Amino acid sequence: MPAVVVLGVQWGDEGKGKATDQLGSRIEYVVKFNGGNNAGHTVVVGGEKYALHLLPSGILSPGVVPVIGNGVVIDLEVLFQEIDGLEGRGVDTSRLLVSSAAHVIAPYNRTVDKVTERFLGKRRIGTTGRGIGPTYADKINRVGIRVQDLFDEKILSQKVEGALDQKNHLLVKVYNRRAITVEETVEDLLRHAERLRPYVADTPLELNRALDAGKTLVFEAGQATMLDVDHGTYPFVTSSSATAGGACTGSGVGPTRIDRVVGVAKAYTTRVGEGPFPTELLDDDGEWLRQTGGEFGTTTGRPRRTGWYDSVVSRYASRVNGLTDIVLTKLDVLTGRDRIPVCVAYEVDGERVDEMPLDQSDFHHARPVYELLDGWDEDITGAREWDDLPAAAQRYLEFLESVSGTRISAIGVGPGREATIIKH
Ligand code: 2SA
Ligand code: GDP
Ligand code: MG
Repeated sequence: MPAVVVLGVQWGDEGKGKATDQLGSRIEYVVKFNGGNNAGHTVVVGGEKYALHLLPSGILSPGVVPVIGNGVVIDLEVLFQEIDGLEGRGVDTSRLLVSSAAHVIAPYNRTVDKVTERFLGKRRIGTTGRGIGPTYADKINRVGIRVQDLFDEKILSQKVEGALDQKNHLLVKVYNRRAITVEETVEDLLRHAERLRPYVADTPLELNRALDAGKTLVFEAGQATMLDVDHGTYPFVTSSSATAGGACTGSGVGPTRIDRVVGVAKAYTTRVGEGPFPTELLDDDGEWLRQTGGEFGTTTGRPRRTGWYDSVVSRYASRVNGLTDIVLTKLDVLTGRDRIPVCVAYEVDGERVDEMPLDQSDFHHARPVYELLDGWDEDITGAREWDDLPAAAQRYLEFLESVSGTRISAIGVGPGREATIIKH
């Protein structure tokens, strides 16, 4: 398995960090290709919990080269906080490589993110407030600041000046805030430049050479399919490409070199932030899922919205990503339910719809059509083989596999690295 993409099937927090970390003993490079410190991956190794935001999960496996690809947006302050935190706990981060073409989150973009959300009021996206959207907007507008710009103060000042022309107009005239100066921004960005320098590399060249040499690479997505800027529930999405194609554009590795695309899905569904969510539970069952599953944001601590498994979403994700297999996580959370509903289709304006509605507004008022599966009471957290699972849990998994459009290759039964069943 030389090149594997690991991505989220639903709205994020499916357990991608754990899934990547688990492949760790066999891989040599882990590449983050989209997003920034809006991501939050919680990985539990030997009972120790690690929360990662900007660094790829592979950093926890000795010998792995973690790579921050060109498709990522970097908050330098957060990067070095995270490096220092891990080094303090004995994790070696010295092999990290950072693309010289990755964009940097300038302080004004954090300001614009927060101010815009406040201004939008009821129409807000529910962003993480980390400046992600405005930084990608600058990239597309061709006024972004890239890693390589940090090493030439003259160029950096010119670029910051260009970006601030538009920003200050918005901040002062529309949002009634003070203007931000070029000097304060350049000073802020340069604070970490020298510390960053040794990590900066031609990452597309490095990754392609690694593939030529037969090494194994994992491309780890932040966020998920339904939050992807093209394929998600636009405009309630993040601003990057979280689907399989993003692994190529965000890393500089071509699609012909990808061998496997793993979709990570929870045995139920969660979402953070605003936007449509057909199987959402606003009742006691929803609260039960949130508490039992510990569904609170890794980055912001926000309570996650919760609901039953939605196979329309999984079939859609299987298609747009060309999934080869699904890793199903958090099955243990469902233990103790009498019956477990699984969404197999939607009802839109009185009609049954089997696939994702073409029109976003139909998706907003799609009502789930459920099939009820039997639950189980046995504790499954110690299960390590398919045969260790109760019959009802096996049937639940077989049903999910039959409606999700892709085979299930592994099942998570607890947060720990070892709490996984490989399905043959
Ligand atoms: P942004 O900040 O511009 O990316 O927000 C846009 C939307 O994307 C959602 N989003 C996320 N959804 C789930 N998990 C994310 N990461 C953290 C985690 C979230 C947290 O792993 O727990 O801690 O709150 C993540 N990042 C972005 C966001 O909710 C908006 O809907
Ligand atoms: P990511 O953003 O996809 O990496 O996921 P997060 O780390 O934000 O959220 C997933 C949470 O579920 C983390 O707290 C993991 O430790 C936890 N987790 C992952 N797999 C399992 C599992 O199979 N069972 C249980 N109970 N927890 C899991
Ligand atoms: Mg997460």
